[in-house]
Amino acid sequence: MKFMQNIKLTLPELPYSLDALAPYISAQTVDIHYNKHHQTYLNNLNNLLQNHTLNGKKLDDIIMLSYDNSNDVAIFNNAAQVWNHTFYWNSMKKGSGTPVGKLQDKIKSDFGNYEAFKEEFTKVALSQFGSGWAWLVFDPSTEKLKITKTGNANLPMISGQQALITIDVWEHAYYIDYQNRRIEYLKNLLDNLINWEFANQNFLAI
Ligand code: MN3
Repeated sequence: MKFMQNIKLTLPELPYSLDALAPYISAQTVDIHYNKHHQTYLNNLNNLLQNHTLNGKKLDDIIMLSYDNSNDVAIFNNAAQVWNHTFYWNSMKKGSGTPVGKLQDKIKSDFGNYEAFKEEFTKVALSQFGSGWAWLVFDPSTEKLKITKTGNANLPMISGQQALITIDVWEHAYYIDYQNRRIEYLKNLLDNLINWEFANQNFLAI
């Protein structure tokens, strides 16, 4: 009989209070989204990892090692959703304005200007049919920034891209505040809640 030590992953604390993103995203939405959705992905993951060979590995490694493995689909989905949501919370901060630092120059050179960037982000995020995520990524193969979308739990690290910011476009992210109006959620988020310091740090870390 083999005894394994089961290590439980924990949820990073929300980087602000529940009402910190209001009125653009309500405290009720953040509460349900973080304390119910995000927490449930983590609980599911910890349950799935009990006595599993991936137990005790880092979250990024669990994601990469479970991807495309038909036995570990549920582990991949829950691990990636834990990662995506933590990244999403950090992608937002009220009143952070427009791009900063080196990323500001890169956005100008790859998109033309900030308005064109926002237009492209909105277009891509609207075109994600059903649940998923919209991302600003750095693509090492072209050395350019790119707006991408991924379905369900999928994420840029699988394609070797570096995520800089993300927006959750699952309906649970906006339905209480915006009902079916995904475009209004996107506009408010892009105009008022992007954490450009976080995005620039991610860009500088590449
Ligand atoms: Mn979500």
